[in-house]
Amino acid sequence: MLDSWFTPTGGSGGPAVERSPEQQARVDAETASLALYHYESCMFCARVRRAIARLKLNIELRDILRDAGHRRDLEAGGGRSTVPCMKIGEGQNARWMYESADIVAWLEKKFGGSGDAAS
Ligand SMILES: N[C@@H](CCC(=O)N[C@@H](CS)C(=O)NCC(=O)O)C(=O)O
Repeated sequence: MLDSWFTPTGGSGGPAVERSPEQQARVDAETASLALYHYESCMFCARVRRAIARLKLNIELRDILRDAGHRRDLEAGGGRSTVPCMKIGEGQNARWMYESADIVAWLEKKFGGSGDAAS
């Protein structure tokens, strides 16, 4: 398991994805409503950031140590300040996903493969 944390892809499955500009635009539209709460030195967060890089996702990163407002938002919305946490969606309907392995699996399922976002 540790091995997967130190590989370039984070063990999250193969080379970086390739997309046409049109596919990337569709994926960018989907990821516009996502935000990752994290901080730099957190290894669990690094694992998620590596998956985001491999999948070429433009997801806003919100560092809870650099911005107290982000930490407050995480606690208020998600219920605790553990990172990483992916905020999925906006407002009252937002879903807060904790657990690095769950976040990576969700990203892989949704944005891996063909490059088109799946439902
Ligand atoms: N099993 C979790 C572990 C997450 C975790 O332990 N995060 C640490 C930072 S590396 C943390 O936020 N600790 C503070 C807290 O839980 O409030 C995962 O894989 O995401």
